[in-house]
Amino acid sequence: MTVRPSAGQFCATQKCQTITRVKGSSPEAHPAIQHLTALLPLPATAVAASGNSCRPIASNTVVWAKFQCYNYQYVHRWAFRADGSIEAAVGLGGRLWTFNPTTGGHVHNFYFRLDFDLVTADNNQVQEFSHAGNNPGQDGWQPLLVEGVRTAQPSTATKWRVVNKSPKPNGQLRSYELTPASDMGRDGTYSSADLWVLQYDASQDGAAVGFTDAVLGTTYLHGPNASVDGRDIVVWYCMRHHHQPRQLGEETNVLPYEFLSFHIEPRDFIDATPTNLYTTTPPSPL
Ligand SMILES: [Cu+2]
Repeated sequence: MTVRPSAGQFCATQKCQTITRVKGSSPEAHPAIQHLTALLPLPATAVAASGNSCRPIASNTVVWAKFQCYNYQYVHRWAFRADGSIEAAVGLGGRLWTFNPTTGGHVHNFYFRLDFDLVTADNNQVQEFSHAGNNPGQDGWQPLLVEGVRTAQPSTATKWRVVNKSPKPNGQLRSYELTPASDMGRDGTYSSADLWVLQYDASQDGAAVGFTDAVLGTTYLHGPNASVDGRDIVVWYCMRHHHQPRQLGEETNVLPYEFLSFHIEPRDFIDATPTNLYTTTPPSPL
């Protein structure tokens, strides 16, 4: 999987826009990434897996970078864990854009461009999970066959996964699951959706994302009903945060970092419960 450290991000009600992005097809080409890798050599993989056994190389590798965006400082922090899970977090800090209590509330929309290449760059597919009820058979994954826009429904436990369509010998599909974690819904104006499923396109780096995210669901489409079934796929995910400033309290002088994060979890990479992966507190039952 190729992780781009940031995409377009803007604070809707401030009418301020900042775009931080990585150009080109290789994240290593970005100066910030070159700096980070120089500081922190990363293992080729976080887990050496053979059959059902895993040997941890690093229990938790963290890569972070801080961006000055007008008054704010945004920390993008990626934690790569030995079990293959990934936590993508954004920390908001710096100074408030206004200290007027009556106009201080606003929303931050963070857009992540995620280029999953499960096993191969192509032959991938995005699926959407729905929990329709508690009776057997009411949980299910629905393939998304054409480009489009998706919204999360908490009542049905919406989540998404990118799979490689070739099943393992046990019939399961290797995938990465993305569980949404916004603390508010879309407003329909500045933020219109939670996930965009698109064909891979190296030219689409987020530079066209402005005060709204409309471009992701319009000009970024590759024609009507363009196929994303068995293709090289990119998903854009919006993590949304409502910020109610504490200008008369803890944020009087500066906003201490407050973090919001979402998880990307491996699914069916291995065939059974891993053992001796890493030490936890309290200890794992295995
Ligand atoms: Cu804010």
